[in-house]
Amino acid sequence: MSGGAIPVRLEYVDFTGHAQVRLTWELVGGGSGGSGGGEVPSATWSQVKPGRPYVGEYFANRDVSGSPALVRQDSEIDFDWGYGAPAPGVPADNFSVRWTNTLRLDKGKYRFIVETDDGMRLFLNDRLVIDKWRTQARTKYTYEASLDGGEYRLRMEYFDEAGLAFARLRVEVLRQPSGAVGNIVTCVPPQPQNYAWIKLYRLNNANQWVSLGRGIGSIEPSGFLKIDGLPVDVNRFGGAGEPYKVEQWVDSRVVRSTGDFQRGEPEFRVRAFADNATPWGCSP
Ligand SMILES: [Ca+2]
Ligand SMILES: [Ca+2]
Repeated sequence: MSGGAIPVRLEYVDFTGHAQVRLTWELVGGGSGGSGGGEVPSATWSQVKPGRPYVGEYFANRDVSGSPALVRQDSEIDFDWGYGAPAPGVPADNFSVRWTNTLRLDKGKYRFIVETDDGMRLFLNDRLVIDKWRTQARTKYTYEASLDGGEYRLRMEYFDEAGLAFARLRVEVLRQPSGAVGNIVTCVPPQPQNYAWIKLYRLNNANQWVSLGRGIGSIEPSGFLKIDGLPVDVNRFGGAGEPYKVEQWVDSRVVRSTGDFQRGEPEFRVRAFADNATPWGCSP
């Protein structure tokens, strides 16, 4: 589905005796918010937010010279000032800004995306990596680098000559799929007459639960079930394992659930290469 308002109509009739009707729907992988669901994850760029704010020095000239007219902290560089001034005491045209910060970055591949009207230059550890110090309409530039990890000094200088003023810097890291897998050990009481299964959910990038697919098989007579090969995103969640939501269904009803911390349940984490028993786990 492409999203938006989807008309739904359910028609139902009961002629005699017991009557029951139920309609549910859920997202099965993909969708807005990115990974989740049963598909094998691919490498994705995700935003890196600085641990502390930028120091922004605002100058009443267009070449970051002399004493700044204003110094303040900016949690992000993401400004659309239009035809206006960035702050009282700074003019709407012919002003400039120097932002500095120190980022603590893990080893990995990074990209620095800047978008400005007018000009800018970007320095990484005092090395000039993007140099577009010129009058221009809003334009985007990207610098990519493989970094060994550690602390990196980041400095962005920017000016507006006239008209519209816009400045944005976004830092992204390439997250590789880990390939790590884990399992869940669980059980249901023997259900000689009823149909029982387990449903699993992962968090997508918007922190919404996304079903891993349909129910994971039926339960053998002992009630024991071990579900192998579950993806564990150690890039995102670290060694503590990936949060999962586990539901036990019997006869079309959820009879037990764990891991839905957004609704007050304790977290249930699937650690890679380890047995992860649900609170109602049992032995084979
Ligand atoms: Ca302006
Ligand atoms: Ca401009």
